[in-house]
Amino acid sequence: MTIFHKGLTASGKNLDGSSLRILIVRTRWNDKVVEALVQGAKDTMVNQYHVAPQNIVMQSVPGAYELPFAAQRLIQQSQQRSSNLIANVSEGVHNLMDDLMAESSEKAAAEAVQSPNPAAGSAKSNGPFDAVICIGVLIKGSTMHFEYICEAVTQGITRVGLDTGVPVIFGVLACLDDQQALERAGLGTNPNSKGHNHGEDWGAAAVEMALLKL
Ligand code: DLZ
Repeated sequence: MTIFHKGLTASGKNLDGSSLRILIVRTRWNDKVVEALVQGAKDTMVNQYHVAPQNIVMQSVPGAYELPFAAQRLIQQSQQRSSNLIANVSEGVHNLMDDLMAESSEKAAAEAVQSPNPAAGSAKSNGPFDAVICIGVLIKGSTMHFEYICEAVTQGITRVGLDTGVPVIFGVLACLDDQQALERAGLGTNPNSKGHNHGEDWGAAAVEMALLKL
């Protein structure tokens, strides 16, 4: 008997993810389960929150231990690219204004300001990430490896989010056996219930956190 709703309750907000750029960093360890989780996250962002498929950027890494490093490096690269682009566009506008003023053609200057700069249109596809989802599956073995990696990944992902100011969603399952992992990716073998795909919750969390404001 269910006494309360376990799991994620909807935010109740009408969240529009159509302007968001999301990075998914996923492992190649435990690929079958990870792939299902990635698909769950993507489907939710696209179908429920209108995130444009071309604004979901994918990056794979070997294992869960690599997730925090990759997330941090790719966030920094996207921020750097975006500030370079802004600097180039503003320098271009400056130079254009100087040229126009030198010709002392006020009409031409006004027209140039109104027409969009072609370089500015590409800003979204190269813009900084609004949120990152780190997806991996750790399965306990017979050594202490599982405990060490779980600890490092959890601390690492938390730190990347706080240090960069970009929300980083913790999409890492820490499972005691294969069956637990399959069930949490909607791939369970029970004919009555294949289990809930947690990737769907991570997609929703990424959109909500990317749009977080008072
Ligand atoms: C080494 C290892 C082990 C034993 N188990 C997993 C696992 O269950 N899930 C996973 O994503 N990665 C595992 N790895 C690989 C480490 O995360 C990492 O890729 C290597 O230690 C290299 O740094």
